Amino acid sequence: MQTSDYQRLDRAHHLHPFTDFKALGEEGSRIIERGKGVYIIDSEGNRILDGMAGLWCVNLGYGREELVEAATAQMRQLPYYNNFFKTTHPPAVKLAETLCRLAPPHINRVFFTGSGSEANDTVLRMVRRYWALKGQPEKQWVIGRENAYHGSTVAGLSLGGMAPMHEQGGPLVPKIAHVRQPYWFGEGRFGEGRSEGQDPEAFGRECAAALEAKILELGEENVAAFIAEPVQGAGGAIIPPASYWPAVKEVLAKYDILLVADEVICGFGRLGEWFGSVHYGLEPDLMPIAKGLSSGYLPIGGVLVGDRVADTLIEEGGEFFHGFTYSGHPTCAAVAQRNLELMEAEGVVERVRDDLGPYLAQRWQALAKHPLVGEARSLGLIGALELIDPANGERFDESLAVGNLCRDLCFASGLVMRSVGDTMIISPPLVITHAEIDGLVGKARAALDATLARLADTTTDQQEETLA
Ligand code: PXG
Repeated sequence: MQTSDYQRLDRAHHLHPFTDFKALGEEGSRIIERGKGVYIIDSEGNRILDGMAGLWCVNLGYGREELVEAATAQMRQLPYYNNFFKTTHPPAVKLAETLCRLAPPHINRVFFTGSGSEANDTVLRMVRRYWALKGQPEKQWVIGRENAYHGSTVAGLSLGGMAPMHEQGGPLVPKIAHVRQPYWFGEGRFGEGRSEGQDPEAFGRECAAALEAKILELGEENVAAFIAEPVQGAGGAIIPPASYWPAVKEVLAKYDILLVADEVICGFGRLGEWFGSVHYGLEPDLMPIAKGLSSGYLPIGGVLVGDRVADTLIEEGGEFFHGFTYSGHPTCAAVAQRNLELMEAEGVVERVRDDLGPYLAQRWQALAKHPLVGEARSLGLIGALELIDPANGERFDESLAVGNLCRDLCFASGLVMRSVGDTMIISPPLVITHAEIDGLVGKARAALDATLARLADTTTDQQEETLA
């Protein structure tokens, strides 16, 4: 089959996630056929540096034979069995033990799911069940954040704060509220009618104060939990000001509200610790996980459950009517187990913290001087560039879709870098080398240059049109 054959069949039969079906049908999709290390190879033979590790998940990179072997061996032994009805199997038990060893000390239990979205559905049921068991059944409200992503199931969608998603397929799950995000560049620096030109640390405290105000508005006796990503991923690699998390922790403690740290992206080394919560000194009651847990080789997720909630569910809960056919799937669990063993043996997390993260930060900062870039930020192996109009230092008009233009030029030059509006983001495999980071930054710079040149052409065309 040729590229055009795949594209024809794809157009005819395949509805892609988060995609304008009609527009893609007209354009034709790019066919990715192979992967090795930090590179993917498309059906035309183009080798592309995968600056997004798939979708924030291929942490050990492509082509790891050890993971293939772990899957093959487990499929021969026992491809599937469930964890319902008082049964389990060695891969699920071993993985549960490994995860709880790697997690902070107050976390000693895991509930397995098939994905991050299912993990957040589980979270919603667990926090409401917890408070019901504690004799406070009115504690049902969960507070999330605007522009957060917690998945695409109905609970994930409702907990998340993506306005365009909320506009489709409602009504949403009741008793979920959202507060502002700690996105200084977007909402502190540029204001958007809020707090223009504010100092980042004051802005971080103001966002925590907004959480407190929401709790008081809903009534503290009605609020079950606060859910947040340590660093927002899909929302645009939003790294909160240093003042934010300590202030949020204080607020939650003051009103006895559970903290859910969504570790689906930040977990498993992305921020240079096993969990993003460790980087920020959080002690979450619940941590949904997925993605990097298996380096994306097979779908698996879960919720790491702190002692406070787990002890109550165990001691007082009776049967918890919740679970998925593939909760703790043996083949997925075996691959996740091997993935974590390899990460430990190779010191991947420490290397991100001590070497790769600082190296990327230094190289990435050099891009801050580019005329199109208003801010370059990174933490561990997550990074973002905020694009601005060099003419006035302001955001571009949305209709120009400058971020998408830059993303397309990146792809053409052999780099996957995502755009979220006019924020360019990267999250490469954690096994990337210094030389490959140099390559990534070089290609990103070339794409910025090309974007600038394209914008200049467009402006000249417009001026000529006006003159004519
Ligand atoms: N929580 C977070 C923080 C996520 O990033 C999910 C939950 C849901 O996980 P599943 O496995 O159900 O997809 C995610 C997923 C993007 C993008 O465009 C991000 C995700 C998924 C798809 C696209 O950045 N994150």
